[in-house]
Amino acid sequence: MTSPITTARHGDILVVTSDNPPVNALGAAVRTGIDAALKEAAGDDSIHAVVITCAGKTFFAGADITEFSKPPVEPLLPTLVDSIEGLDKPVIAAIHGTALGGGCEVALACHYRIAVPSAKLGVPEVKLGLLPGAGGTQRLPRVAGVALALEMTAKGDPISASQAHEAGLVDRLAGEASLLDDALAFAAEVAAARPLPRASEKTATADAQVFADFRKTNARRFRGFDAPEANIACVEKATQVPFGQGLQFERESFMKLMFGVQSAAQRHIFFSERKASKIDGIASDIALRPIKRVGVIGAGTMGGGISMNFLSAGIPVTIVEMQQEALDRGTATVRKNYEASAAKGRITPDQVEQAMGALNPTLSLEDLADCDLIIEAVYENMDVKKELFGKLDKIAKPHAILASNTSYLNVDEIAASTSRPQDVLGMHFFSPANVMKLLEVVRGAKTADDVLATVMALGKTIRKVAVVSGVCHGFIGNRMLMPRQVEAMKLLMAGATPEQIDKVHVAFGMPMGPFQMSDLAGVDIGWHRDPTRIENIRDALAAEKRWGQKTQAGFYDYDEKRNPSPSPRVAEIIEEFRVREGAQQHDITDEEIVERTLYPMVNEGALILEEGMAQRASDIDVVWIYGYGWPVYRGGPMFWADTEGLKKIVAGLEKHGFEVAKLLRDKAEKGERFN
Ligand code: 3H9
Repeated sequence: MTSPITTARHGDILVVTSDNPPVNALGAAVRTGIDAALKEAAGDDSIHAVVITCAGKTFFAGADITEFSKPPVEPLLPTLVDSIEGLDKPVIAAIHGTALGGGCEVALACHYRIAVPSAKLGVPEVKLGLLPGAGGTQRLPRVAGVALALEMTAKGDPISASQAHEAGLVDRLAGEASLLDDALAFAAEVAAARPLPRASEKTATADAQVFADFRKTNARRFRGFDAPEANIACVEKATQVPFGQGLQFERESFMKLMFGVQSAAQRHIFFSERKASKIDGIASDIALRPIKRVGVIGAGTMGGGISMNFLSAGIPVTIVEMQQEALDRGTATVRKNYEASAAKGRITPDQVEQAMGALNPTLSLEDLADCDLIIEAVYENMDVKKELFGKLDKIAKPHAILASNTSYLNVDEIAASTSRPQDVLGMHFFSPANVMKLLEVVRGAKTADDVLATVMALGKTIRKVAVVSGVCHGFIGNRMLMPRQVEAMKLLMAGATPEQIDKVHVAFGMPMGPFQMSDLAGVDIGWHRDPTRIENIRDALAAEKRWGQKTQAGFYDYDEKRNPSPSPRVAEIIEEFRVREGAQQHDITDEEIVERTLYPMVNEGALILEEGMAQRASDIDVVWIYGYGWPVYRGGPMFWADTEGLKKIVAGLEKHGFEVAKLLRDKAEKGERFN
């Protein structure tokens, strides 16, 4: 097998180039090749400096994550970086693309770093439930300072080359098109420099208070995760003990995380997110339809948010409303949201104007005639949608894609109101649509392959995680939400309180529990709007205008700042219903709440798989992570079920009288997993 590493002499400089597509991950072959090149450099007196660089789109984007579940192969990355730093000739990292994780650690071990301005450097291991395990936690604070090292390791976001330059993590910026030449010139300049600047020989200093403050400021963000604290502790160690001891501590901490369930879950999600974009049975090189202009119907919260996704990606949007006032309000909200982002420094004022300039508000559906994709985001009513799609059929140009943002309705029925059902599908965005990363792409019975593939690819363009769903009530996410909400209501009747149930969900790691979610979304959603017809607890709340946060009363009472407190009135209502229906009550444990609200979700997930509504179990996990805030360190409901053990899930479901999905039962019996 040919090595991904090649060496070439440029005078007295050895250029070591890695070519390991797609991202130059530091797999065994790459490590072996670099190691050999270092030996070549060490053994040849005519070589005075070494440049390490990468071909393709990026510098090393990290260790090869696929190797983590396999037996280790020498030379290991920590050994390799030590060899780089230990070479007694200058080694220069020439960086483009993304120097991430182990890639950033290779760069840190080099004596000098040069990068193109568009490059990014980061240590995202924390997002995989890990820490930089090849000396990164010890070298980064020594090179770039403790404050930046804390930010980078514990949060995992990359920084730009210019930020890295300011912080001393990059020594020199190269021309965008002349990286190798500039690196060679740099190498020639420093070839004779001694002593060599070695990160391990620098010191990292910080007051203990810096760490205490960092922990406190970020406590909410890090809640439930093991890896951020492990990263902080390693950086702290770098300020307390000599380099070698720090490395030892880093290694032990890395191994602990690596074999923990959280990192397994987070790595599962990393690969699942990428797998989700692949559509079974459709070739990855299928010709896509060009999407140059998007139409959005409805300028409410949803339509406005949807539009922003395209505007931000540089795709012009025609937005349609029925009334001028609603159109103006919607457009103003889009502007307000962009201006808020600009105020936070996330985008420039120019970008606000650019986005707004690409928004074309109109009252006329006919103006959608030049759109390549039209997304309907109107009232959730089948007749309304069918009428609208009938009209669109006449207006839209041939081959335009027609999408509905429905959350529950039958996409096939909507498609049947057009003469081109092959061009119709669902694009279910999650609120707030400009923020939430999930996009459920609903494949109708007649949706053409290229239509589905185009929209899935577009998902990536607008920075969403797109998942294919079949046509079923509520698609993947909301369909699984339903049994959870139903069971939560039954638990109230059986003696639990809303606070108790929500608390269990929050402790599990969800951003909020079922009742907090109802209050946020609106208790009146889907309500029949007849205050005299009170058939359940929800009707009773809605009849009293306890519609949730928006009316300062729902399952909780709220003060002006929307702080919740348990509601005595809700307790009374629940009690009235218990009496009215003669409900049997018992002490409800946290375990019972988990078994009765989360296990049925797994069961529903199994049914979804059984029916072929999701392509794979990992897609379901992705939906719940990105659409509903399922804690990523639990890997999504199906991965979580695997870690709990499917036999235990089946036994729990049976104990509470649920009908167990066949697929779940079969897998449990065979000792299999979903993922
Ligand atoms: C680490 O370094 C640990 C060390 O500290 C310590 C060790 C002791 N390995 O995302 P894309 C695959 S941990 C293997 O679609 P983009 C990916 O699965 C690592 N494979 O492209 C996909 O495969 P496929 C720290 C990897 O342009 C393909 O490459 N580093 C790896 O949108 C394209 O990926 C990270 O966490 C990998 N490291 O984004 C960085 N990375 O085509 C992780 C990617 O079969 N990577 N693949 O679906 C990223 O953030 C993005 O991939 C990157 C490119 C920004 C680089």
